[in-house]
Amino acid sequence: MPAINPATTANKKEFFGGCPHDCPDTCAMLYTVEGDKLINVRGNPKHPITRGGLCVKLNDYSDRHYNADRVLYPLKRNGPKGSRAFVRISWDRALAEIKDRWTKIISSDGAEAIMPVSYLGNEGLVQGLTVGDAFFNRLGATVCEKTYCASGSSTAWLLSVGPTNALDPESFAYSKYIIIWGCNTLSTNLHHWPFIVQARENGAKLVVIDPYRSRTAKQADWHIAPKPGTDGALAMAMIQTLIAENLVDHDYVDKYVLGFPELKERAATCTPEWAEKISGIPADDIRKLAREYATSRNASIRIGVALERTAGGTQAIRAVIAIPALTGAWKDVAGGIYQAPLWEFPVNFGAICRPDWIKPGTRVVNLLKLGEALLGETKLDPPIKSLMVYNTNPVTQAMDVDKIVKGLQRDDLFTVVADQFISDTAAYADIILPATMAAEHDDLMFSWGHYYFTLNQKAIEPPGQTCSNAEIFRRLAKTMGLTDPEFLKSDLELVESAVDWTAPQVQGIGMDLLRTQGYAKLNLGAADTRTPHAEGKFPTPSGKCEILLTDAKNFVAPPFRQLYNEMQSGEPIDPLPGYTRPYESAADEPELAKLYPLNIIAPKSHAFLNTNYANEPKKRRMQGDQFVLLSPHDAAERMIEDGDKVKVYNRTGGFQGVAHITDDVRAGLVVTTVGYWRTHNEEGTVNSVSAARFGGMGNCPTFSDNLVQVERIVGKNAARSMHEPEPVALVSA
Ligand SMILES: Nc1nc2c(c(=O)[nH]1)N[C@H]1C(S)=C(S)[C@@H](COP(=O)(O)OP(=O)(O)OC[C@H]3O[C@@H](n4cnc5c(=O)[nH]c(N)nc54)[C@H](O)[C@@H]3O)O[C@H]1N2
Ligand SMILES: Nc1nc2c(c(=O)[nH]1)N[C@H]1C(S)=C(S)[C@@H](COP(=O)(O)OP(=O)(O)OC[C@H]3O[C@@H](n4cnc5c(=O)[nH]c(N)nc54)[C@H](O)[C@@H]3O)O[C@H]1N2
Ligand code: SF4
Ligand SMILES: [Mo]
Repeated sequence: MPAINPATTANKKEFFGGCPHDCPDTCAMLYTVEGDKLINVRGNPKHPITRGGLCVKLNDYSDRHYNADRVLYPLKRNGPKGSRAFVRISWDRALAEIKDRWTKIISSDGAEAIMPVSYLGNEGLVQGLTVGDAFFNRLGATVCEKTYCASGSSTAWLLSVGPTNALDPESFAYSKYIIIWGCNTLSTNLHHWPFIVQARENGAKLVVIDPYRSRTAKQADWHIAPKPGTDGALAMAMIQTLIAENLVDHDYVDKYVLGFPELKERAATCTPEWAEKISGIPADDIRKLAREYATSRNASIRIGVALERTAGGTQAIRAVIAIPALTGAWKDVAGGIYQAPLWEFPVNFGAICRPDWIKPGTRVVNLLKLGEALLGETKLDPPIKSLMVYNTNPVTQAMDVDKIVKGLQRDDLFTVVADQFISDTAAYADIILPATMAAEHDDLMFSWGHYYFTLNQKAIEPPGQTCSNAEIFRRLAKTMGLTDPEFLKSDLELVESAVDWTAPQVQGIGMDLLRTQGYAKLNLGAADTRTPHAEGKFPTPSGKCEILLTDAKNFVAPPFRQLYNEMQSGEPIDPLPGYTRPYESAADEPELAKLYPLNIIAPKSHAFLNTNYANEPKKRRMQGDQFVLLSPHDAAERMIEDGDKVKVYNRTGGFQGVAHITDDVRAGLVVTTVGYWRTHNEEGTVNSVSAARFGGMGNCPTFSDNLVQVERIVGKNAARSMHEPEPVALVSA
């Protein structure tokens, strides 16, 4: 094994790690191994973003490798689906069973009756993002569209400014005005915070736009709390103000922006007074925000993933993208927008995933609508007869999840799940395949939160009979008789071939540097001098920031969908940004609101990483049980007291939680967080109330666009067990 410093001591070695999670920070880690045991995992102190600290989720990551609940051997169901009754079987038997069932399905229904279901449960280029695609493409299976996150914002981004990463998160250190829009940085992008702190120490103002007083909003100089899904109105009114008050940089706009006259016309009626009625933000505040932003140099915007999660979310994102284009903020080092910066990484998606193997016409099913697909509500010919789920936990994380559970109970469905634990989804498997954890396999991480590649070295042997995802697919390929050379490559060979090392942004930073340093930043210019769009140079067809689109159609970009070579042209897109009303809001749906008057949002839990860690009692104590934040007004109306057990429900389903009454939420809004396991909750999970509807673009989810009712179910003493969260530290030392 290539240890960093094999001489540390005879018995102690250190290896480079990369956090495998779907988190923008992609921390560079150091694994310490004593004998054959992983004894410590810490943040790499030399990494400019990780700075030696991991988050509360991973500060005891070595222990997780030895968690007693891990799946260490292949398992076969030994009871009704969902009963969690499994028996250990050999790998040979597991593979033989899969071969038998899949061969029969292929001969009776065709390979499209088999559907892979995966996402970024592991975000590695080898073990996560791409793994299994080539296998299923060769097999002829249904193509899984995976748009849980950032697909909508990516479509809006690609249409407006092209595949550019734009603002370096490290450049925020030089900001003078920062807007965090729909992102809870202190929980979800923690390692960006020090750059914001540095900027504030130098006088920057921090504005957070979030419907509730999140951890991050509490730290802001100014918290603006619009109703969920009304950001489009807010952004359009900012645009109206910029234009009406002559705060537009006309030189920049004339040279580098497409569609200003048309936007001006559309924005004319979007006054702050109009937006106040929709968003609940006072008109004067909207004007003040627009003025402050436009008159500050080095004005930065961070847009979080949450912004896309309503019917109008992606249109709102387009409007937000127009703002720095109108003010010429891109001319400054810290000016512009930090969205998911993933486009500059020269990943060989095509060579690894082999989309060229997908037969023309192969159907695509979106995993957010898995429930409908499994229950046959979406007409599918052939119906789905088998699922292989890996790197995802749709029973908890997708939409309309009660339907998924019902579908997974189908007797004629053969479900294979590869996971580290018996997740809420794995509970319904016929066969579970045991997967490795990060220190047990090789990988290479890109990032959607910074510009560094991070190497992850195998530091210890896989426990029991666990296998890396890549090894699982090598075994499956052999079992199914697929002999292409792709299926023979080792994990290390896959690591080396994941990147196009000839690309200009990786010159001088190949595998050798990664092996000696553990990480390497793309050559995109220094964070303190870089202004990639000071002179336009947007990678769009016109080379400009395209506020006005011509003949644009909806599409899902890779890596959220694989059909790289096939034109994807969905519904036409509004040529201009604007405000699209949510599907469900009390203002727009008064009849529905009589039954379900409250909007719900369920963003990320501080102490969980999606559903990861929510199976650890320690992390559950930190996070507290499934809570439901209610305003004093809404609680009083329902005679709910703090600590009462409540049911949250709507037409789609329901879940139970514990009420916390707080001014952090406005009347009409309910906030909870996602990640709690169905198995641990009294009833359902937050996505039991999420209707399976796509947002505006990129087939993104609409987790923030559901009306619900809340009802007290029992007295408060019954609800108190370990509900009170412990105070949670932000970063480990
Ligand atoms: N601790 C922790 N960190 C994580 C994760 C985790 O599960 N736990 N998950 C990781 C993943 S997969 C992702 S995608 C990122 C996501 O990270 P973020 O982009 O921060 O997403 P969320 O935490 O879901 O939501 C951020 C904030 O947006 C607000 N919000 C919700 N709807 C709206 C809206 O309509 N408008 C506006 N303006 N704000 C809205 C929420 O109240 C919330 O405070 O976090 C990553 N990091
Ligand atoms: N209401 C609501 N719903 C949401 C969100 C929200 O904010 N609110 N967020 C959405 C977003 S942004 C996202 S990204 C999705 C996330 O949804 P998922 O990606 O489904 O979430 P995870 O809980 O991370 O599930 C990953 C699973 O993969 C397993 N796993 C981890 N590593 C490995 C590995 O190396 N090999 C294998 N085989 N398995 C592994 C884990 O144990 C876990 O069971 O959820 C979405 N759902
Ligand atoms: S902040 Fe935590 S979850 Fe995110 S990359 Fe770092 S260690 Fe991983
Ligand atoms: Mo995500």
